[in-house]
Amino acid sequence: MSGKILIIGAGGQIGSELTYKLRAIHGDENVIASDLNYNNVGLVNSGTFEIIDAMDYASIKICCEKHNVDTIYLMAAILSATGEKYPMKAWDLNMQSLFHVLNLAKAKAIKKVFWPSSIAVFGPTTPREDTPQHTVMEPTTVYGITKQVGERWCQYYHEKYNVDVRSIRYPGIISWKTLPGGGTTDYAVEIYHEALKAKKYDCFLSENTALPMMYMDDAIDATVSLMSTKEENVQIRSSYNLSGISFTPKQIAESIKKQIPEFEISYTPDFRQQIADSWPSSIDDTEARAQWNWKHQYNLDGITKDMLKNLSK
Ligand code: AKB
Repeated sequence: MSGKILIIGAGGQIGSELTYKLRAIHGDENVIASDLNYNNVGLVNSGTFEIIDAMDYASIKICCEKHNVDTIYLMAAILSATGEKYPMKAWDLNMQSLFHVLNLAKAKAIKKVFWPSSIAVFGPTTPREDTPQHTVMEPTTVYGITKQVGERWCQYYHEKYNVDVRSIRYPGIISWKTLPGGGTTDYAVEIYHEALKAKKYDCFLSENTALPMMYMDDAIDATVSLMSTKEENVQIRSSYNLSGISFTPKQIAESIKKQIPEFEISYTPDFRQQIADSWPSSIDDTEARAQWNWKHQYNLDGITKDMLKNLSK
């Protein structure tokens, strides 16, 4: 490796597993984890850890110089549900952090950037099923707006300043190591915790709300694969559609019942229902599959088995 990797927002749901995976691939000493606090003890103890506020350009720059960083994964963000409660905070964090990292790449202080986008870039006027890569995008959440605008800036920095920025529109991500926080798809993680703890779950989305989802292992594989593919294969510099599976709360409950027959689900939709209703139910990711050989592995029952096995340890 010529330079090291810095992960900003490493303590979060995706950031933490990405850090472990990249440390396994490149060596603990080559992957710097950073976040606002030392709460994720596993990350702090398994390699170099720096306190970084993603909104502070100087601290990101100093860290890059100190550790000879040439690649940044910017995983810090305020997600859809929290963003609706704190719109300006979401706008400030999600946009400023992206500009800081893109500007470091523009100044040639780093060589490569990964920045996650989301299915939240789509809105109620987008075709809901098999949503294509290029389509109508009129997001109605602050989070979705920041991701859509961020995608435009990524493409702009690539075209104008030759910045090697790569991005994926993540669907809802299901994982057992670190809890998600503040998203609309979080129910699909909470439900497994509650199934084991209480044998019941009151879902904040209605029973037939289908959303695109993916197991963490698949999401991490996709991220690593996109970042390691040759530059000329990366033909999309806004963000790639990425599809795993799609299911409703009712279907995930049925999958859990196969393992825990007494499990019961009830439904009390709240403000997140409106967000979910504005998002696609399934995604067409032809471009990712063709350009860098993306292929998901996990189906719903496979996810359920793995989640329940690991959470009951
Ligand atoms: C959220 O629900 O806000 C996120 C996302 C789909 O980007 N998980």
